[in-house]
Amino acid sequence: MPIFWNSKACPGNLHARGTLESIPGVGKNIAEKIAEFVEKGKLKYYDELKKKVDIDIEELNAIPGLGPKRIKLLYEKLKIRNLHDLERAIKEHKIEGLVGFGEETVKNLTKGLQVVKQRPQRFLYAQLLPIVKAVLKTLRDSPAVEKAEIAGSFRRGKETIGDLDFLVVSRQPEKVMKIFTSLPDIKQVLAKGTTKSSVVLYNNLQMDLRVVNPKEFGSALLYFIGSKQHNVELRKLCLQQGYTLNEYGLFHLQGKKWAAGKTEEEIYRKVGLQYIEPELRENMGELEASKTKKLPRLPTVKDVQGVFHNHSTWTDGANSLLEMAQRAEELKFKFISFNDHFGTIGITNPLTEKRLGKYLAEIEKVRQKVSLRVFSGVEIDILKDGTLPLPVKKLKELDVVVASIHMALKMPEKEMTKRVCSVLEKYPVNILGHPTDRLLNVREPIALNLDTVFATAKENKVFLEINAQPQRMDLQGEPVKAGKDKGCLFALSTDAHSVDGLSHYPLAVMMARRGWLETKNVLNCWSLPKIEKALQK
Ligand code: DGT
Ligand code: CA
Ligand code: CA
Ligand code: ZN
Repeated sequence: MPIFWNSKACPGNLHARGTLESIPGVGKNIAEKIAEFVEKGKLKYYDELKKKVDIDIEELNAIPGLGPKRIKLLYEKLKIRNLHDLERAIKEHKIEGLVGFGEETVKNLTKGLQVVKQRPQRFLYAQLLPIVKAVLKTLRDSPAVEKAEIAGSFRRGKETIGDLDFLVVSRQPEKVMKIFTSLPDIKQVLAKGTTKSSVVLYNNLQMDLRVVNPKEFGSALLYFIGSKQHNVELRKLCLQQGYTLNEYGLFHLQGKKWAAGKTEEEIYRKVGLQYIEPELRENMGELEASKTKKLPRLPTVKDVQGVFHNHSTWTDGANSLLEMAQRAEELKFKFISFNDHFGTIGITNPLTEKRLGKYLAEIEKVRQKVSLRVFSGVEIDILKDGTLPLPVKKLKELDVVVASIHMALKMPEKEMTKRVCSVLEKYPVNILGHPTDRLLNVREPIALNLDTVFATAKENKVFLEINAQPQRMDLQGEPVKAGKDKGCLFALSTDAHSVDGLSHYPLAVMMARRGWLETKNVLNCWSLPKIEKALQK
């Protein structure tokens, strides 16, 4: 599936700036291929190779525990090309005998296969962002369009999206439909009417469009933003108040007279509710809180003073510490925190005790060259036995310690919970990094008793990370709210491995909002002196 819809939508337009070849290991040859892929969404060289070896690598690779090496072996030995072949080979007990495939591996493959087969294909929020922006721009640029909005799960800020739902106000629906159904990259027009159209793009993304008149805009937006469960409960509440609500408006039960519909605010107000932000519309108690005027005041991107947990060329990042700090300055951050990898996590050049001194010295040099506060730190690997590979004394010399799990992910819940909690108790950890360790569409969360982890984090003044990497989004909204209800505090991280990764921070804000946080619950929204004090251990 192409990552970018088209080159215009590609954030940054890498190759045009000639920056690709400055990345270590990227020469002319690879740079050209990346540029071709970004521009066209496909790669001739890859397509030709694929024709020769007809394996559905993406599909097989999605199974936890099945990487390129094993996929190659399965193809060479058993001619397994796709999930179907794999399923048959498992049933016929053909895999057990292969070198490197023990009983346990086969059991895990069987389980992974079921997970992948049941998993509906959902898109990452960040992957769709450029598409949403481009479509909204095209629609809004037309004189036939009075208003255009994105609704559905995207508007609610969900980390994965099934399809996109657009809503337009127009008195010339035919014109709007013509624009919509002739957008670039459309594979198929599923429906084209005067109020409703649906299209599918080449990447299999479905986009729905509704055109309504101005009087219905608020009620239609409310309906299409959802969630379905929020809508159902809201309608019940309207009925109790003597109204009936549908996508065409709010009507008095008696006589069916129109009561409201132009804006969402007006509808909520009519039935005695505070306006509810889309991120909160997941039926997690928002209607009750709205009724009693107890909705949280959600943070915005403007409240964010800086971001934690960033990597550089010292480990597996693509940009130097200075380049990262300068980009942070451009983003108007007041601080950036560097947390390069420490520990053997399968990357080629993790920080070691020996390299740590030089790394800290370079951070000190960067401090002289930029105006924002630069925090020093590491992302240290939580070892299998519930210890960290650096002593307490050394950790105390750092400004920010992020501790996270990268290896030995398959532990029973009790052991895994103990592993994490003992690190939070014994070491001066500031932030628990990507707590559930899930990778969207790739890997399920680790088995962790979050209640226990939250209680331990609170007790030991450890901030829970909200990681903005598009495939992580970890913690996500629901556990964030659970943590907040337990009295935990949170830190927003970009986990950036390049300067462009820094601009993902709004994704962390989005999840903070979905988790009902306020600025007082989010370390990044405090004043610098207060942040520094909170980090002292
Ligand atoms: P998705 O696309 O799976 O990520 O999730 P949504 O929430 O975007 O769901 P979608 O695209 O099926 O529908 C968009 C909105 O339309 C949904 O959030 C609420 C509304 N909606 C759809 N079907 C129903 C329904 O049967 N009843 C009610 N009350 N609302 C619905
Ligand atoms: Ca949708
Ligand atoms: Ca839809
Ligand atoms: Zn990590």
